Amino acid sequence: MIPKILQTIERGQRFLVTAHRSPDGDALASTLALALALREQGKEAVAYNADGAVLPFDFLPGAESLVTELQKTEQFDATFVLDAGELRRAALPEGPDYGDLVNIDHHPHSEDFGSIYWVDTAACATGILVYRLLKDAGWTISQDVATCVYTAILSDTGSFRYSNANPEAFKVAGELVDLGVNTWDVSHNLYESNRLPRLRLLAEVLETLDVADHGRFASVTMSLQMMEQVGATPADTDGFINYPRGLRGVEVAVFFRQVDEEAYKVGFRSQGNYDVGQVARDLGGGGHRNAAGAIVEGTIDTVRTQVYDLLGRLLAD
Ligand SMILES: [Mn+2]
Repeated sequence: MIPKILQTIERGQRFLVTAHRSPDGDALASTLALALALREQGKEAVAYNADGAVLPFDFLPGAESLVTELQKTEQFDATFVLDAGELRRAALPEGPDYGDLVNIDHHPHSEDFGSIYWVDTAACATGILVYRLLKDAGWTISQDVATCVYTAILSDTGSFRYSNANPEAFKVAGELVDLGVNTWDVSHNLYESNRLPRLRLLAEVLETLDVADHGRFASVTMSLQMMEQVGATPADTDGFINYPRGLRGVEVAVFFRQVDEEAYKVGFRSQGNYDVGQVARDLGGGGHRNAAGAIVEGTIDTVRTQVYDLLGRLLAD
């Protein structure tokens, strides 16, 4: 796939680079890494995300160039959709001429869209795929691009703690440090720059901790009211699921996050062999074996019952 992608880049001049909305570190950093690299090659690259450079990723090189809207009359020779899982998650507005669609992803079950489909589920992050592409192209990798790729890897591997932190993740991280990445600066920006509303919200959310199934299952819940009370935004909840997940003995952790009067975004994390990706798909969502999510309609009581039933069956297997 890489030669085909490089051909597309060579033939074109103006590109759109995007990822899924509500971007995580991998989505945003991959977008910026590829957009910056294209610009360094003299190409025009528009970096787009409907939700913008959400905190704490606003420190990334190129973040200031990210746009949240596209003109109807825009034309691109090709559009790179990164880390999206499904095309609709990129939230591309109607109107622009997007040219060839290039799907670059590492999600299992990534939707088969685009004239070029490059999905490698062995990659720890989409940022790694972007890095492979740039290396194969023989382009010089700048410190800015390296910083973005490093952030993508750090984010998606949970700072090299998750099982996807494979030898390639460590090897590439080493190469990126050689290219001048300031690792302390990235870590500080990612993990030690909390906004006060986030910590206040965390305190509220931890109060809801519910442990069941002899300690093998734990959940936390957030209501819209809690968020409003402390002046937090949905982005402030990123990583909250790691608290129930980090409880000793827990196999499956869930975060119920209210997104509407009667709708909850349900995030799942599991340890080992429990496939929460399947649970999420049963609920109309998607994700990986150990990290997945879905939006479920209903009150907190009906949503909880539905989710607990499915998880009860999963944990009984
Ligand atoms: Mn990713």
